[in-house]
Amino acid sequence: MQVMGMRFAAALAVLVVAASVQADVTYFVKDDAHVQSSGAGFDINYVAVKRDENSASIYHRKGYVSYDLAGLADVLAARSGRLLDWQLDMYFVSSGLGSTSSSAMWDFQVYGLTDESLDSWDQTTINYANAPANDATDGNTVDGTKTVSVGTFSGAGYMIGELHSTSANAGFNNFIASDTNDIASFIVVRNTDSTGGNSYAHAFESANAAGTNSGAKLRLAETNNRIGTSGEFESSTGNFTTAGWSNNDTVAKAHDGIVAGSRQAARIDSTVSNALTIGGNADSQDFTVDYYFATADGGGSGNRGLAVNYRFNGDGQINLRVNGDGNIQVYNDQALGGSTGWKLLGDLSGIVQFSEDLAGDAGFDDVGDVLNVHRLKLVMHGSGTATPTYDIYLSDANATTFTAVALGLQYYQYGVPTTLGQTGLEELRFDGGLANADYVIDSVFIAIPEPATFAMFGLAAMTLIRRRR
Ligand SMILES: [Ca+2]
Ligand SMILES: [Ca+2]
Ligand SMILES: [Ca+2]
Ligand SMILES: [Ca+2]
Repeated sequence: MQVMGMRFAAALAVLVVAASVQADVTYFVKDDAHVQSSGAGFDINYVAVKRDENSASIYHRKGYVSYDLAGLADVLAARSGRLLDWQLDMYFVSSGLGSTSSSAMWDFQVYGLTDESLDSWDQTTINYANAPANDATDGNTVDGTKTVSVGTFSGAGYMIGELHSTSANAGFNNFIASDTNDIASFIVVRNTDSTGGNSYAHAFESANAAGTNSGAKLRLAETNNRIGTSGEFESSTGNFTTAGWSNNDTVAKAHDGIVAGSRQAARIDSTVSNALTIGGNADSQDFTVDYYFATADGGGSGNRGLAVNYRFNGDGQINLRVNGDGNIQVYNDQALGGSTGWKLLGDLSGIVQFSEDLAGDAGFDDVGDVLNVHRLKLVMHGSGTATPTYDIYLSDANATTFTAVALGLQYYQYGVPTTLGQTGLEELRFDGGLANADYVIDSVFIAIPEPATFAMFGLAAMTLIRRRR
């Protein structure tokens, strides 16, 4: 029997993190403004950047943007083992200031503010004289002792309506990793000056502006996730989306995020006889699938909550469920794994704790509900050989590290991927029709094959594993 008070508190803690961090994993602006070498600061609908042709000009403009990183450690822990890259996304708009030929090329640079004593700058009071690490000797210069370059980008002409991002680089990642005060400040400058009669001041939309793109976004990307941002079930503005997925008969409904950094998750509606599906990769053999789930109690030992099929390119699949006893089971009707039927994975039994919709309005995201979130990772080995196997890792409730693993499994349904044409993850399928109770999934990660970082993470976790035979 679960202690409601404790569960309730745990659920609230998760939801509070999800609400404050704001994710895809996307962070929204804390402060943004630009400063101009005439002396002023501008907290308006755009952030302008311009290096004028003369270093002594009063028309230089440098952009400043900051983000609240509170809860970052939890966000990173939830995605441990995945390859992560940070970037800044800027949506360019018209400044109405000057002009440029459409073919003129412009180079920009973004700096991170490493002197954290200066992170408390305010968009309403910032100006050219007090702007953190501003080096006034030119329109693109910053104090190198207080900043580090985190990336560059380029564009042509006005760039209006274009999304520009810094490309993935270690400097950006190291800058975020070195943060100690939960604030990240950036300075955006244009390295190309206004020579040749091209006087334009470029601008990207600020958080002051209304609309879906408002404000530059600090984004945490999983660069080795085959399904990219589709795995997070949210758009760049943080709303529920099933883009990239086939949401058949709208079996997936919006649900509050169930991991740190997530604003939205997908609830699989067990009253809909269909599945939420996505292609994995048709041309590869081994794969890793890692996600978070929260499931209600399906009922009896033969019923199910979480119901997932990992379909190979051939006829076979791995059919996985959480039954009504809270056990992870996989189905076997092939000779490779011995006797047929639902196979209890003893190493993973007694771990899953159910979630409950006590408020009675669908989902586990209301006050009074019970939310227990588990992480599950399946790693395929030896696809295309005579003895393909897979491992399943499982976390305790509301933990991000794996506490148990079932290794070397050979249970398959409909076929075994023993030849190359049968291997690969053709489709990942979260089924509502098979389920007897709702479940929620979030932060789905598919890699082909398993990344080395993830394998190391798995091995490290195994030292902590409680064997459960
Ligand atoms: Ca602003
Ligand atoms: Ca900082
Ligand atoms: Ca999400
Ligand atoms: Ca509810």
